[in-house]
Amino acid sequence: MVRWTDKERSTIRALWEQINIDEIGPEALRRVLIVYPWTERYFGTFGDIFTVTAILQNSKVAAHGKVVLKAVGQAVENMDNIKDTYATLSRLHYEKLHVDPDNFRLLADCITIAVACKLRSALDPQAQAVWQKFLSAVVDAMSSQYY
Ligand code: HNI
Repeated sequence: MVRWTDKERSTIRALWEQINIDEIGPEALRRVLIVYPWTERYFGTFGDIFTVTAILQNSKVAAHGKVVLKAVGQAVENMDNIKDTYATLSRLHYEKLHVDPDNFRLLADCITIAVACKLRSALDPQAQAVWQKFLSAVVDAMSSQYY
């Protein structure tokens, strides 16, 4: 289990309050698809995501980005139990979606970049250090049911 100081908890909570899921979610997923184009293969049902323009205009990508970031919100609400919180989702990504878990870290980095672009100085190095620890716990939990 990851241990959190009171300061770390309040930092994550303060950052999360400033994050607009409907904005950061789509932006982060678009970044993943554009920066790491091989990730397109997992989204075969999303229609045209084969060019930057298509990715930016694709409503399924936008909607799914919101779904993913909302799920990150569950970790914010369950900081002491992130692994269990994601057990079912981890199994889904392993057994049904066959997502290579390396991609979780790529997505986490894209979330961080989207947050940094938006929050700018609020994500100063100290805040980023805590944020990275938090997203690492999310990535570990999402990978926990892979065998
Ligand atoms: Ni992910 C579905 C959360 C990383 C590909 N994903 C979901 C759902 C949630 C979710 C929630 C919806 C589940 C359901 O319908 O029951 N995904 C997360 C989280 C992370 C993550 C919290 C990491 C932080 N997913 C990734 C990555 C990829 C990915 C890195 C591929 C590159 N996810 C998918 C695909 C689906 C999916 C594909 C199914 C989408 C659909 O609608 O068909």
